[in-house]
Amino acid sequence: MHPAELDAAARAVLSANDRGGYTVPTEGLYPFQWNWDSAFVAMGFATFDADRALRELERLVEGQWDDGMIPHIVFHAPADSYFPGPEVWGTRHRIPTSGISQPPVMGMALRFVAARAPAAMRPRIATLAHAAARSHAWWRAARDPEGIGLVAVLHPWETGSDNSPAWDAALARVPQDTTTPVRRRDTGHVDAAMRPRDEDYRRYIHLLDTYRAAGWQPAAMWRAAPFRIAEVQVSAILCRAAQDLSSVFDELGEPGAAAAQRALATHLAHGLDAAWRPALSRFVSRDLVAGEDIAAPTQAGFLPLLALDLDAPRRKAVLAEMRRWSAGCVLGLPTTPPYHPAFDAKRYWRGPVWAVVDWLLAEGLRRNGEAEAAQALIAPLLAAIARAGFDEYFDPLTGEGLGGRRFSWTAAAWLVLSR
Ligand code: 2M8
Repeated sequence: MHPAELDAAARAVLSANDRGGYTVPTEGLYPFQWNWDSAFVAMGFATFDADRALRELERLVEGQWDDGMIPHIVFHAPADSYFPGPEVWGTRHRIPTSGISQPPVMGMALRFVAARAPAAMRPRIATLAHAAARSHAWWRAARDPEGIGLVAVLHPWETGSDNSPAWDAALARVPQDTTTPVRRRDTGHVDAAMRPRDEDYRRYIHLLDTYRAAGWQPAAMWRAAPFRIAEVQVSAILCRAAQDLSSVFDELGEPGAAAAQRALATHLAHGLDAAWRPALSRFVSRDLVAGEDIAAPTQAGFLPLLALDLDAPRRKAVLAEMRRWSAGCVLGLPTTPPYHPAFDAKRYWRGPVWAVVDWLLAEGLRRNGEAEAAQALIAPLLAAIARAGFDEYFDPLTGEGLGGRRFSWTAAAWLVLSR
């Protein structure tokens, strides 16, 4: 297909997944609005329709809780093709939502959209910027209560990288018994070999049951959490989002709000900096229950490039390590390197290449003056999308498209990265 035809096909995916101002990740498998998916989708829309881009974020913010949290799923309309649905979460928001969050990409999206939006849209941008600021304050208060400079996740779903090998040890300590019957729907849409295992799901639901019993109150959830990880992927995204949001506030002429975001970004940058491990040439998350570093190699270890300006020795070390991971791969950065025993080329977040991860990594490489390395990451990804379609993820060894088809964030990645 010609690039112009691919652009049209990408837009067609977004419009097919449009449910009235918000976009589902893909038909059937994910029939609601997901938090970080929508932020990427907003950037995709912004390449041709700033109004629709802002609408996506406005609909996401309809799910924001009074304490500032933006949930990971907003259940705008009923659908029975997904488990766990709103009745399992049992939260009490005006619109049914889940009770946990997801990587806060929204601040990044807002800066991207604002740069492409006409002046008349400034009031809408200001409203969204304050919503994003409230969610940043929630992360800081609810998930970094001790002020270590890294925010913690209480559920693998909050990281966006559900079954990453990074959670294996911490998740193994979570019991498999549940009060909610586990009725998986995902494996009815996608080959089970490309999804998390049943025992993972039992633990995911055990956690959900635990937090529902804690009334979805941040302090009670924190105390009850058998899974608590100070996580570098979410922290890096939050740090970058705070930096981007401070620019948005500067543009809006709100210096006080901008300064608050810069202070948050500085706090997180210190935490991320302390998570660097020279022996591994990457950053590591910390298991707060076990009091240990999480050494398992996953893409998260490179995400801090998005928010930090690395010195030359660290930059070189990261580049060499990323090259080592990609040996034998035909595209992108595998989410787990093939040399590691946990690598599985087709199983979801245990190896496959994800367009949005490479998007963030390329952005981080560019920020660190490594435009060539960024291009080397993106060109084969775009070629794989052109060949296979807008699939959910890709086999790093063959380039085969996997998971859900006609996927919104892959279409958005095409629209943004092919420019
Ligand atoms: C996947 O996660 C959901 C739970 O949130 C699931 O498997 O049911 C992840 O890939 C996540 O990162 C993504 O936001 C979501 C929707 O695309 O699907």
